[in-house]
Amino acid sequence: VKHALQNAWTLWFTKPPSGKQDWNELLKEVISFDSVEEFWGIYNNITPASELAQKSDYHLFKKGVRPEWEDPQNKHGGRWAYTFKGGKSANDDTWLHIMLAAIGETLEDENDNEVMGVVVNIRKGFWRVGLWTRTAGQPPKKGTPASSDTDLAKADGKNRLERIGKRFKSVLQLPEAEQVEFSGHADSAHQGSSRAKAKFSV
Ligand code: M7G
Repeated sequence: VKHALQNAWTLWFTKPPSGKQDWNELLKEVISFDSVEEFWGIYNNITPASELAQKSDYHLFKKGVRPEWEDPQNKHGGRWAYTFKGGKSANDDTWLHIMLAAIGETLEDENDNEVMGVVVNIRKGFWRVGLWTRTAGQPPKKGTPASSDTDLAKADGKNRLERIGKRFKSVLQLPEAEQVEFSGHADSAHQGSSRAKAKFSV
């Protein structure tokens, strides 16, 4: 018996660079699945995050979405992120809980339609986890004249993103005082770094 997931998902892996390679060359599609049983079969057979080399990433995205800022479905979006460093540590269960929340669709309400995927970055001395969203709390078009309609849409979008950020924070089991930060992909791409200044936090 297979228990169907609401969405099909694809696991991606970023290899640590060996020399000068573009980011896109290091990104590899691993496998797609659309049932609970397939998820466990894959999870039990891949290298745990804790055993990956530094500068590796796992990305679990909805099938059909590449885990890149440039993907048409990501380019207007953003990311909730939290860095586990110093005394705060993450482990394989942290990443497992994030993946289960994504595929179990518990990170957002059914009508939100924001979650594109989740990421873990394995780095020297820290792990960063991320949740990518379709929008970034902006009115849809640049250059749209300010109006109460666009202001309302913006506030509404921000509320929706904050609700998702809070759910993500609870999956991470963080103390209230810790902050999960949101930044837009356009800002990250513009600054050529994933550490763009946060737009808001929860
Ligand atoms: P990171 O791996 O998110 O964080 O980004 P890190 O600094 O802790 O390693 C590292 C670098 O990878 C960025 O500065 C970009 O050069 C590149 N990079 C990361 N992402 C997510 C993308 C992406 O979606 N598209 C492109 N073109 N480059 C990216």
